[in-house]
Amino acid sequence: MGTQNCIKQDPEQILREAISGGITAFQFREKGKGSLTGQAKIAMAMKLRDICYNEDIPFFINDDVDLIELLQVDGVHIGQDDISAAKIREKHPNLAIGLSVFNDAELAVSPLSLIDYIGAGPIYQTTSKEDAKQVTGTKWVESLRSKYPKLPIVGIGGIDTGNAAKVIEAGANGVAVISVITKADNIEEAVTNI
Ligand code: TZP
Ligand code: MG
Repeated sequence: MGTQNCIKQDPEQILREAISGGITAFQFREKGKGSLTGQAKIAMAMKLRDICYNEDIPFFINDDVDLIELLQVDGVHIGQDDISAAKIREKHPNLAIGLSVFNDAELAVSPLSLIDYIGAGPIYQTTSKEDAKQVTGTKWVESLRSKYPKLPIVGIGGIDTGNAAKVIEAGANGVAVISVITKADNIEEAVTNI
């Protein structure tokens, strides 16, 4: 999530409650309408990074590879049009790298040997990504899983407490969510239910 997703409460509080609920990783995705830029973005990233560090939760940054060293991140998540996994891997041999893969055409040009997991989706309709592609459904996870039995897959997009299990049953190792947490009345409960 990023601050643009945090309408009900401040980001630090949302992150703390999500951690209490049992999230296993956090990605800072400060992007889109209303998001912070420049120093304000970095200052927020540092606050959230500290919370994750103190709670032993891996901290990922979305896209901003220039923040890798400054924030001592555990991982970075990139899209098909971002800096290449090869370039990141060259400089950071031990960093976790995630890559978004939407369809077979993207899969064909994805450097799977250099990455640690695939972000698959949007599985369902999402309101959290302005330029979201059409939904893939859980079939996309099934297809990836049948081709790559051991590749870690994280489903993303419109996942909530009602459909998360379907994504896992389709073969995903995990789910990434934004709004089901940031918009929850009871964040701990939402995370526990997922
Ligand atoms: N990439 C594909 S869907 C999505 C991203 C970043 C947004 C997921 O947010 P939500 O609110 O869980 O649908
Ligand atoms: Mg990106």
